[in-house]
Amino acid sequence: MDRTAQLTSRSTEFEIAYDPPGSSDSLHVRAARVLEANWTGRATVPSRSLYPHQWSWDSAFIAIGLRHVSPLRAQTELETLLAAQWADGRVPHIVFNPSVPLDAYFPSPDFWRSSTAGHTAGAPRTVQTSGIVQPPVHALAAWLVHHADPETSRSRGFLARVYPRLAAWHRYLLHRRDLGGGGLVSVVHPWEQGMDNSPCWDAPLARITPAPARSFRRADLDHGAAEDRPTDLDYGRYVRLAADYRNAGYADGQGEFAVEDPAFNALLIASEHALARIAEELGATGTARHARAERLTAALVERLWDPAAGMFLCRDLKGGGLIQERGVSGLVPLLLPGLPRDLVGALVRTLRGPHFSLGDRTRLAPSYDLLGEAFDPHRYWRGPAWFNTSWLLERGLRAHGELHLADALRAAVLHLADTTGFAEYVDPYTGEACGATGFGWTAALALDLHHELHQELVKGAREGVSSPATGTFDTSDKGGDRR
Ligand code: 9WN
Repeated sequence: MDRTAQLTSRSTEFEIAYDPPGSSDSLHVRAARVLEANWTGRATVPSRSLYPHQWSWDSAFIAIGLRHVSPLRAQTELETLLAAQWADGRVPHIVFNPSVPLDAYFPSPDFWRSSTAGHTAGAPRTVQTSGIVQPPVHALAAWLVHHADPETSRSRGFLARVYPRLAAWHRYLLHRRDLGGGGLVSVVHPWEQGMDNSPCWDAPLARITPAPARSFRRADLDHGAAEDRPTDLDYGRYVRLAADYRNAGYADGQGEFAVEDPAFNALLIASEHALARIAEELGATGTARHARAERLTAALVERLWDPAAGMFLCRDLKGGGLIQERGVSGLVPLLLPGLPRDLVGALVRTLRGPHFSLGDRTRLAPSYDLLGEAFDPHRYWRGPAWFNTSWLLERGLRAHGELHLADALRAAVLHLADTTGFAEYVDPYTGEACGATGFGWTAALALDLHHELHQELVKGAREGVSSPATGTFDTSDKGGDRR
């Protein structure tokens, strides 16, 4: 047995037995099996049952883990998604697999009608997609994927190929989606932000006339429990918003729903820094992009920081003002290295305080305020904990030197991902599995943290230390060593 196999990560509230990537019964092997089972040949589905197509931000998170198993597949994952980009720069939230029956997922390609309704906006003709977007995690993912195997990446011209598409994607967001005029990007549908059913959307959604329940058939209830999924009324409103957008030819700025979201914008900022690094790697200058990322950070603070809440909130552009609901989205900006120190301190206090209770009553960060009226530990994005948001918070905590909390969160991600069969999400109090199992980003992000822990333990073993070493997360990876 490798010496590192005998080590345990001790700086955690519940010790995790650590098995190294090579051993046949390691977390690495189990997570890699999920990614293999969900691989379609060109991309990875989030879930074989519930989500049988390619999703945009899922693919970015999946690529971040997949790079430890196959850097080439991770590159292909991102390139497949970017090949479905529209001429106006948008990267669609779903790329449909034509061999999957239409009734396997709703809304299906015949609802979105991308190649006809999206013609003016430049939807591709040969592949069917949705017409909305998801958070821009892609440049960050591309940069991390490159660093898993810079040699193969350079020999394939990976970064040179994806850079113009990523730049056009950010351009679309910054130019077509600054609907509030304050420099931040707006989402025009709850599905765009990725935390679909969050109580943060309740007020702006309440103004939308729902499409009649009989006018569509939900496929999600074939697989997910009705009491855990959004209600029919919510779905009616999702369908109305998407149909109105489609009927307007996917032109921006006309819809009834427009919200500035902290996580969406923070991910754009992190990706803009990553894009600057990619430009530098390609021999260009990244200065203007870093400066833009800093301006966006200032706009984020100015427009979405709420000192009384000690966190960021969403801004409803149609109803006017900050939405007084605490969603985990408002903590995600912790991942930004350039955030003012006092805000970092406040975010960490909020994360540990009664509303999220991380490290006390919860092991992963709940998706919504434990004390909020709408809190429900099982219903979609109204309380349960997802692995991607905990991964983002772990990265942020580590980057800002909150190592004890970061180590505990990492241990909880690894433990719960593995023991739940890589569940889509979990009850934040009990860790009980909810939604699909064999979920793509759960496996991928657990793999990523497992890989990092392995590297720390190897380093610690070499130096004669048995607890995890520190690590940082920013987008400045250089020379092939990964964070
Ligand atoms: C709608 C695929 C996606 C995730 C989202 C998650 C869920 C879809 C749905 O699944 O959304 O896009 O049908 O509920 O909320 O974050 O990308 O995993």
